[in-house]
Amino acid sequence: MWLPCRCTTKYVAASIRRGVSASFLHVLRRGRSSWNSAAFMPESAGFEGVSGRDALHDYSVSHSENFWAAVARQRLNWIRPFDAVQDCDLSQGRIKWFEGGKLNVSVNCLDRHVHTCPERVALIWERDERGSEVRYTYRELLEMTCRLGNLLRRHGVKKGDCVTIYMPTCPLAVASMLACARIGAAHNVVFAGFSSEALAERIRDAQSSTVITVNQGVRGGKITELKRTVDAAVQSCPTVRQVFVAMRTEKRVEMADRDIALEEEMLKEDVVCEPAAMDSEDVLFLLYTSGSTGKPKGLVHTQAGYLLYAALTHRYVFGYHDGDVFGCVADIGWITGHSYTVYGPLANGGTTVLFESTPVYPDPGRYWDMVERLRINQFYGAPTAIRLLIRYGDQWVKKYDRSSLTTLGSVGEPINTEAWEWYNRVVGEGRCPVVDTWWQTETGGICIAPKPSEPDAEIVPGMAMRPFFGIKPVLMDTEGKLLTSNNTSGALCMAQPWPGMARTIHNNHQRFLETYFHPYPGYFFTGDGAYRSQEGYYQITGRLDDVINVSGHRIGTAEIEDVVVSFTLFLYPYHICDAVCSDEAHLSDFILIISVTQFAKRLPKTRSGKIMRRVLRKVVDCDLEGLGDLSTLDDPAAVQEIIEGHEKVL
Ligand code: 6R9
Repeated sequence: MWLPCRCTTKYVAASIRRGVSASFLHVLRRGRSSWNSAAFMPESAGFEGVSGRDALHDYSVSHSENFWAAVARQRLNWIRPFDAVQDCDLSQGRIKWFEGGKLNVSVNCLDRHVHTCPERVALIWERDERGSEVRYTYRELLEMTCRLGNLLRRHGVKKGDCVTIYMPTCPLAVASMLACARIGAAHNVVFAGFSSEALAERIRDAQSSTVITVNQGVRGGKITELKRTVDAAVQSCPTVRQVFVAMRTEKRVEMADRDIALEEEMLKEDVVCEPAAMDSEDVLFLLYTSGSTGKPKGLVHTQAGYLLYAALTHRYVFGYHDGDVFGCVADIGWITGHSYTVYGPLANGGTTVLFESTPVYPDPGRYWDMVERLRINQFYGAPTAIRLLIRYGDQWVKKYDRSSLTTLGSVGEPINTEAWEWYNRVVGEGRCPVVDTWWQTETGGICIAPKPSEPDAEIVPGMAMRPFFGIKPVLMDTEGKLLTSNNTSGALCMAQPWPGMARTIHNNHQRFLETYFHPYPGYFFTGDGAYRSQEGYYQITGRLDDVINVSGHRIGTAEIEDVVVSFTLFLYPYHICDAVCSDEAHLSDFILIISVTQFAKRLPKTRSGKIMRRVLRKVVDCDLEGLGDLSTLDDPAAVQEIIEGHEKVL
């Protein structure tokens, strides 16, 4: 399926994306001191002869068990120590970490910090209404979690049950997730922008008997009737026994027999809630991700490995230190919200921002006003929002004091050079490293990112670059052969297991094996394509299933981008690189592609910037009846434009 590109083309295309001019290799230098692994990462103190970032990375993959055992012992509080570090076999799709160990995730995120610093702020809720933020200390969040845990227990929620959470990003949503973890139930957070059908499908697949929601949501100044959506959804969910309803606004909503007023009932509960002793491999949560086709997949994450990986990546990719304020603006309905708004920061005893609003409400200065007001140190957002904000102009950024910022993160899709440069130059004033973090719901946490690195190491715009500790990426060609050289492109796979990986697809282990482990036996297949540069850095090029059939040729979007970019080279000879432009086959590729292209101003994308390929395919097939649920789209109007454009092409 994957068409390997001519290396030269790829190289040039990659260079173009990064800007061929003077900023070709933009080098960010921070600090002069060299990297002492033990000082940098206390967990590595016992690793003999390991000094420097690269040596520590080598050690983490060559002595993976030693590495993860040391980190797991030091980073997590165990009720019972684990017997075995791992029992994994990628060729069988078997992934187990820290078996025999018992722990409680909510204790690791709350109680242990309450013992040392009860009054430290855990959450800053940046409510939709600007300037009305609310802070919750670790003590308060523990109390809220315990009351909720007791309430769920009293209503029959047991270890092994799955609770569906349909709430906006808010403290009660975080407490609900942690309350599930406390009593051993799994949670299934469904993004509160999804329709009742999308919600119902996820409730049914997860077989939830309990749903937690709010009366109304408030986002971008608009009210959404979330309780009403739940009412519609549960009509087709016979498993649902009870719905807990929190009050985000004053508005009273109709309560049926199965509905329970959350805050009212919580107040009756004790503030102490006995944590369940969970096995490392018990389920922590399911999270549905829309597959490119067909039914959404309920990816399953378990307790110890997930938490450890989220905590470690949060600490080292972003350089998070005690006392910092971490601002991840992702919704909790997305894996980014799970790992970097909730679990990573709280496991590290951090202060995390819960962003309820949008980047343009009430105006395009919202993010930076928030950075100034909350003194945010690390800001983590999506390229789609950055591109949107660029259009409004620099003045919206410059208006606010951003001196607190130390690191800027990007996630969700490739960040183009223009957006990267703007983020770096305008937002970060050129002094904050931009970390383009590549990962997936399936990987649990960040796998490839420019940081951690030696202090003076380069950061290449638009490249995720370096594998995190314990991560061993490889590239494969179409025949399934390992591509060992640099300056090459292929299918991105992982050669070794790591603790944060998803363990299965809920109710469908076979689909899990077929999707991730059968395509390249012995490897985890990410579904993405990547380019590895001469220097060994990774650049993610896009989904490999973005494949279209043109006159019998199967062509991926990355190839199309390549051809188009290199054809631009052809038109502007001052960029000419002989290897590319003497290639006649290339020109015919270009003509082939251009002759079947429909141009569009914008594509149907999800909130996190992912193109909904399913919708495009249906439009091309003229199957408008089959467009399916569009409620996961950011702007459904884009679909109408594409349909109209397609009618013209026809
Ligand atoms: C965290 C998250 C995963 C897919 C992934 C890839 C794309 C994410 C990226 C990126 C290029 C990055 N993706 N981060 N592509 N550069 N830094 O987004 O999870 O919603 O499961 O999506 O997103 O295609 O395979 P998820």
